[in-house]
Amino acid sequence: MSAEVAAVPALTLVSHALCPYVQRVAIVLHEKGLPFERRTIDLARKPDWFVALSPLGKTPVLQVRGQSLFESAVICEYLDEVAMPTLHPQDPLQRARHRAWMEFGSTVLNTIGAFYVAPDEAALQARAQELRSRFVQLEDALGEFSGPGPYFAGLDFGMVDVVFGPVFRYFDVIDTLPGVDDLGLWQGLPRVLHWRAALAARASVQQAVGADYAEGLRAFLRARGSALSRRMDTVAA
Ligand SMILES: N[C@@H](CCC(=O)N[C@@H](CS)C(=O)NCC(=O)O)C(=O)O
Repeated sequence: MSAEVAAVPALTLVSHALCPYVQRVAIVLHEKGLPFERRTIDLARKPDWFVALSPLGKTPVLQVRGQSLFESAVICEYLDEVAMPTLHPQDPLQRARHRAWMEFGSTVLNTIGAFYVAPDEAALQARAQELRSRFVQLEDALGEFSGPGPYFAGLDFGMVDVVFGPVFRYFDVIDTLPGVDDLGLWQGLPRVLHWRAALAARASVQQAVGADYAEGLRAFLRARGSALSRRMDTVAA
């Protein structure tokens, strides 16, 4: 650990219980053994102190020595610069390629959001196909980067893994919802499934959310008023 971070008395992660971007930062902090406090807020009722800290009104915010950092990728890169072990490749070209796949992970998060708010069954099916195409692209990328795995770039857990732990966690709940199995999201994608399992088993990924995450996500999805919510209502009724 560098002297800079060792001197930091406290890191505070301003969080929302379900936010995948918050999870990225929690994972990096855990991987680096940096103690931190969480301050969890309700994004539906943003407190004034939070709006004052977060220029875009979004979680995560990491408070470091009285200064606030926002944007998860920026926070993760900062932590990678100041604390070991490094989660990026040393080679600048490879590092840039990993950053590109981190950005790809943010696009997948947007597609997941579009999936769970899809207003009708046709839109739900279309969004499911988009998700599947992204997973097929990942299967190909793993063929290039991962070798025998288990992580994105092989044996070492890195920043692309940090991003995809929270992506795959959504499906621990979504895969159990009515009819999702029939969408065939994961069919014929052995490398992706292997990677997903390795990330789910990683301690830093597991501790990034609270014990009530799955229940909270189910309630959140059910309250969207979407095609997926209606499927959940039908089964619960
Ligand atoms: N690009 C941002 C995205 C963060 C983000 O979208 N956070 C969501 C919660 S997961 C949020 O705070 N939404 C509240 C809002 O947009 O008003 C990052 O990587 O930190």
